[in-house]
Amino acid sequence: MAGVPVTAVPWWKEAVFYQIYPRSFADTDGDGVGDLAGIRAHLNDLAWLGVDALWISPFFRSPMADFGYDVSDYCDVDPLFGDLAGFDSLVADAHALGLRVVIDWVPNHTSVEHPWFVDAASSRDSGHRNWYVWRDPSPDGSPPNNWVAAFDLTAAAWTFHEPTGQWYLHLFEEAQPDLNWDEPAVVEAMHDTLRFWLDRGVDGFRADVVHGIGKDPALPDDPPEEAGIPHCALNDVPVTHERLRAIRRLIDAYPGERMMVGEVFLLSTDAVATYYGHDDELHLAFNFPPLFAPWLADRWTACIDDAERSLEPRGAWPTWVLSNHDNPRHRTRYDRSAARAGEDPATILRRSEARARAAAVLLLTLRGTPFVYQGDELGLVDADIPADRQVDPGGRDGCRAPLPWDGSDDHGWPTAPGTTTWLPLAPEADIRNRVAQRDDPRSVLHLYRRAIATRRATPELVLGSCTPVASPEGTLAFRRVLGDATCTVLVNFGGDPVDTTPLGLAGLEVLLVSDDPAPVARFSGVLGADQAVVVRH
Ligand code: TEU
Repeated sequence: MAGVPVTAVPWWKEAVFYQIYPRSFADTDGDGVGDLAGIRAHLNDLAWLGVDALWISPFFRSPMADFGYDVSDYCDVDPLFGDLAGFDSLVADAHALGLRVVIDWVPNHTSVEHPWFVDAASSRDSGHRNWYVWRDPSPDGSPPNNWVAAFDLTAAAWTFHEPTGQWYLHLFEEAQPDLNWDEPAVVEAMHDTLRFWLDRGVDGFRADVVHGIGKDPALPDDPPEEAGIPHCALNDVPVTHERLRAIRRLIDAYPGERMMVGEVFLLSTDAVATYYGHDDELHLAFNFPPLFAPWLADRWTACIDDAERSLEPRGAWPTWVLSNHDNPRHRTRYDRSAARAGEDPATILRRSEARARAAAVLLLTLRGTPFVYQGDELGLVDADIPADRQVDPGGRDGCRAPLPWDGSDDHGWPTAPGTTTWLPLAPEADIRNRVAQRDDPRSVLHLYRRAIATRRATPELVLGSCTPVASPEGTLAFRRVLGDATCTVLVNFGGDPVDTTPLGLAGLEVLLVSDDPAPVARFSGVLGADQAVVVRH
């Protein structure tokens, strides 16, 4: 692939990933929904930022009950986003710029409108019937088990299908029936969908709720103490591992280091670690405790310790995520927790930005592959979506608000008369847009660019070991060591400066500071409020 360097270390260990939620990234046809051409038009901006790989959330044919996570054709582009030729051009241009392209793969469920399900639902004797999970009603008419669907925790993960008199399983929406991976024809068909995109040149996949492709064949009730937890957060059975090994063999048989990062939505890092297998299952797996962690030193220390303890002995490579399209952005989360009695909103916003900046430094200096969610590089907060514009069944619209590109009236989202963007734009668009921040070296955008560049220029920050360093209360510190090169990263989670001189780091060279574009050359030993600093020994 032109422009992409070949190294001894797999590229996905060194890469910074950038998640694109295509509906909200950039629109070129004025329908108020982003498209593939919009991504293509901004590839230079992403190369300028310095990221190495794009993960693009689903753009496949879909009735959009879950905005693309309900797929009706795995091997085509939804006309809303463009077409296959447009996708090929996007990949070619990305590769020419040295950017890898990873696409979403949704193996746990299809749309109810997928021809497989349409046929499966047509009769109990249909050839596709066993491609989904059907069960007879229990004698009292209740669902086959007590599993709870995601989003509405009062809803069963089952829908009764009147015409054929059976229930079908859906860990998510009723419109997203679960595939039955016990059926060999499903395995073969889903493998074919991987081959389809690998043949088109994608560098890999982000596999949606991939731990769902195996289910206990007895479909036993979830234990009563887990009541109210969606089954997708509990589903952890041995057969999935053998299915992942087959997928890994398929992917690794392709040239060019293709990869898969799995969304294993289990809340224990130990459990997630098992999905790497012995370097024969997922190449990478998301680890979500940091995505939910509040801005507290002890919580982050625990997340880092857990990741190192669970993954390092297996030789499994960590991943780090602060935000994604399913959860409030980290600045919004820190904003809520930043509020102190009597403070004015501007102060709270300033503090949450300082925290988001320090978190960005943490994300980009921990051992493992970082994933940046589109808009975090602008320091966006979630949009407050008025009730009459809310569209997501999971209440996740706020973090999906379209990205402001410039300071014009429409912020780069011109829409045809009578139409508007599918969600209101992200807040503070006058200052939190790409053009304004590109012109301001103090901006969050420049911080991300500097941090990514620093990472690239400092191999110990990418490949070095990671060891905790005892530090004053309310701060955390860790050391990254590769050969005789050493860096220390220090983060202050508190609102007051902290003297760290007992650590003996004062006087060391400063590589990066979260809130200062032109850091002093030598570390004073004092960490500012909500500040992160990287020093070189
Ligand atoms: O998410 C799976 C998942 O478990 C989360 O959506 C979780 O239930 C949710 O964040 C709780 O608020 C993946 C996708 O990322 C998501 O967008 C899809 O809706 C879901 O799968 C179904 O495909």
